[in-house]
Amino acid sequence: MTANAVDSEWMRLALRLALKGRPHPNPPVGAVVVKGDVVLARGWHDGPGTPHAEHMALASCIGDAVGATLYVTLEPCCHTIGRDGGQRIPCWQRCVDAGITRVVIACEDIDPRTAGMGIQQLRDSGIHVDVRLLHNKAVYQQRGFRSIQATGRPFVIHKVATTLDGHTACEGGDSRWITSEPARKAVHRLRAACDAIIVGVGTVIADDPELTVRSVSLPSGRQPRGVVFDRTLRMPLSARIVRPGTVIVTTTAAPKASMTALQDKGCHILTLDVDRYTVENILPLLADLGLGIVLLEAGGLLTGSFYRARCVDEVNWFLAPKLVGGGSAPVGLAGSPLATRMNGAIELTQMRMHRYGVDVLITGRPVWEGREAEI
Ligand code: AOF
Ligand code: ZN
Repeated sequence: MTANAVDSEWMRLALRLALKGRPHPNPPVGAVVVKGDVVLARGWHDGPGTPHAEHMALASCIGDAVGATLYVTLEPCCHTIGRDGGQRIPCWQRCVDAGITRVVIACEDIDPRTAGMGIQQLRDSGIHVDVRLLHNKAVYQQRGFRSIQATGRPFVIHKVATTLDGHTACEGGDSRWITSEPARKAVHRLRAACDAIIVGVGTVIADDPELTVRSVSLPSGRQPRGVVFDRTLRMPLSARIVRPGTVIVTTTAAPKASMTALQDKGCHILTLDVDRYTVENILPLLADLGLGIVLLEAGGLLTGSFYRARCVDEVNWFLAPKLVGGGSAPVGLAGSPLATRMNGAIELTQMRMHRYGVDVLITGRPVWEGREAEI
């Protein structure tokens, strides 16, 4: 392997380690300490109040890190006071103290407390620093953190599966199954990368979905949380999603007895005043709960609200080679139009296509004026 290929291998390992955490609103970060071709330590960050990846790795080094290289997916931090209020040594300093002589970084931090200064401190201390190895992969992995830093809300992925003629169910409501087994497995992999899955209460009443990751690996070992938008609290207590950790978003006007019953089952109730119940107001509350990447698997009406609020960052549209017809059969995107003229339509960039069995997945990024899709 060339020197560059070796570096890429270690950085890939660091990127895989980063996935072990569920750290939002903090970034997922992985770190590997290597000397020669021996891994001395591995680390990752698990969220506010827990050690940063570099600290975790350097605390567990087998042997001496003097002269070793640190591969880390984010620029080592520069700040001394963390989100938990605790005072600690910034990661760049920890690297210097440990005798690390080279640091390879996938991407710069955008937190203003560090942004570029961690790299500068390392260089000023005589450490050789290489930046931007597998940069795009790291930036994409940190999309939840970056979205929260830039906009205060989570990164939203919209997923939908329709027949080729655009329906999410037949006229009578039957929707099992639109796509084939390989595509449904791809959905589970997508879910595994998310902190939460959002649906509306209508979907819960119609389908009673479990909203869990099944039959694929879950690197963090933690299931995404279910989030149900339920303005008037119609949630049936017997629904499968009514379990500890599920978040139910409702209004202060919802019946108190229903709130209490759901809380008794371990659900977390978020309430907003009736006139504040909008996608724009709700999403930052989800970020506060540590939900950085959310998967919108809702019906057409709620999905339409997300688009009208310009709160969708990535689209994953599965198309099955089936036709069901029927003018009133449900569609993926409903409610008031997003555009009344074709030249006002929402356009997608970074389009990609994948095949899963007989089905096709089209992914893309909506272009919102004034918001750069840098992530
Ligand atoms: C690193 N290594 O593993 C992570 C970093 O509240 P705190 O102290 O945990 O700080 C969170 C900030 O630290 C976050 O906004 C980002 O700038 C940086 N995250 N830095 O050197 C890590 N997770
Ligand atoms: Zn740090």
